[in-house]
Amino acid sequence: SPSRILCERLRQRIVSADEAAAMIPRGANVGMSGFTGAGYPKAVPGALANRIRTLNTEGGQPFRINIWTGASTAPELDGVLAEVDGIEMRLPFQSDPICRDRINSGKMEYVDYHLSEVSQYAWSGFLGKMDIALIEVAGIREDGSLIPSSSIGNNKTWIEQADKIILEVNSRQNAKLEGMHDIYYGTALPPNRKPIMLTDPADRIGEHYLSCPIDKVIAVVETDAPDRNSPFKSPDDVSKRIAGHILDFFQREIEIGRLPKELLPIQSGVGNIPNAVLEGLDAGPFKNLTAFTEVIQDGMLKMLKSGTLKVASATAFSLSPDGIKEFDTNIDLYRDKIILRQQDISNHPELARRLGIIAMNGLIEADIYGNVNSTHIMGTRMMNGIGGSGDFARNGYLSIFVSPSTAKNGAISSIVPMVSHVDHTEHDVKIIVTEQGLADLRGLSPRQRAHAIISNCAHPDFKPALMDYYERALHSGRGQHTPHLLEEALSWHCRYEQTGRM
Ligand code: 0RQ
Repeated sequence: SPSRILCERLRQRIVSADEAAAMIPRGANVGMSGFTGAGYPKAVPGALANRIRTLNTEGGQPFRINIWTGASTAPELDGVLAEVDGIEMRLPFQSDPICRDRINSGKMEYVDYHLSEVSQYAWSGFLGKMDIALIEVAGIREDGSLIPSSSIGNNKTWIEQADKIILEVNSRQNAKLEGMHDIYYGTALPPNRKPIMLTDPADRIGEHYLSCPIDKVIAVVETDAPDRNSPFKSPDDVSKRIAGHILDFFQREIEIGRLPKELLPIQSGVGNIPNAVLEGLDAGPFKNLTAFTEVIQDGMLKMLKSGTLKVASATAFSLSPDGIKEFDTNIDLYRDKIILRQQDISNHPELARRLGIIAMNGLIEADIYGNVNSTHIMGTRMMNGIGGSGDFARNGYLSIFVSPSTAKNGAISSIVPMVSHVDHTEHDVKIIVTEQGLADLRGLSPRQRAHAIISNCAHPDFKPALMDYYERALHSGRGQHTPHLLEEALSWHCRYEQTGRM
């Protein structure tokens, strides 16, 4: 196959993954590509992990680096580097089991940021200096500009901020990705910011290519490996019921005149349930919807193909193996309907607010007043991170959170008296949906919300105990705006830790 590296000067910098890994110094801040298992470097992280394993068994000061990405990556990046204890600090989102284990055993620092905000933190110098950017691309053009890969994430910022750049050119990425990206070069720091002139999810406001200063590129590595592509569970009864409640809700809102019949641009989080909601939407009567979201999952491809969805704007793909096959086979159909942007644009609060998006994200637990925990198991153990859910939930027109009403085979109630960690406050959460039903919290006071959430969303096994907690809090003689029994508020979590059941 013809080379993907057309720039003569950069062809001269082709090296092996081991040689490139040797250029990354101890303690470096490394900005890597990668977003929800798409477009992450496939070869250099593994070579670096091998080098670290060797160096660390020789003793002496441990070799570790700091890794900043777009979002989650894959075993070939987070997994291998966490396994050799090669990561000192990780940000802003991860979902790798080994990485998670190191974070939760206190061996790795992890900072969980809103995904839209990471690039501005880097630009503002809040995170320190970026030494190296390690970026996967689908090709390099004659002039050295880069054809982005299956995700963009923070790549524009990393390329601009890093002192040195290592490129992985992956020939497995579909060559027809070229032209699908929209890289916006109009961002600035305050006080020099200008409005972002995007008023429709289909708008293109930028360039097809990433500009790259050739002099900063110290190595180019050729790869030929697929993205992670983990399969989705096919929608089960619980997720179908959740999807059903949301579809009924949309229908009612259209009838009342609070939503247009094409809805408003939808954002859908990663995970099995959001994917099932998309499948449900596709089976419904909707046509010509739009998406302004972070990731394109299988459900969105199906909706684009059927015409339910007209256009989707995102920063990355998150497809199953079947999804990638479908995308590769029918890329001509999808090319004009999908726009990939950098994550500070795909998740931009200004745009989410202007477009009036319908945000749909998963939760770990919600409390009876509508506060949502999306990140911490039993208040202390990190799951993945807040990701883009906060960007969209706070600024959307409707902020919907979805979850089964119980976890771990019914041992845990997803509705609790008080959340053990707060990611989305009662002010940001508008609608909560479980398989039991939907609680529309708009316009409700805390006490009214408690009734709606307990009655509509809690599992029958836990509903009486939640109502009992609430009633006793009401009669406790304490404040009556948001009644709580402070000595009992987290007792459900303690009971689970002690007995294995809430
Ligand atoms: O673990 O499979 O080991 O049993 O959490 O739960 O129900 O399969 O739901 O895959 O949609 O994930 C909030 C984590 C939900 C996700 C979260 C356990 C449960 C299971 C997963 P097991 P489900 P999902 C834009 C949006 C933040 C980022 C985000 C998330 C596992 O949605 O990461 O929204 N959100 N980004 O058993 C103990 C509880 C539990 C619990 C669930 N109460 N207690 N365990 N689990 N509830 C995209 C990006 O930003 C990239």
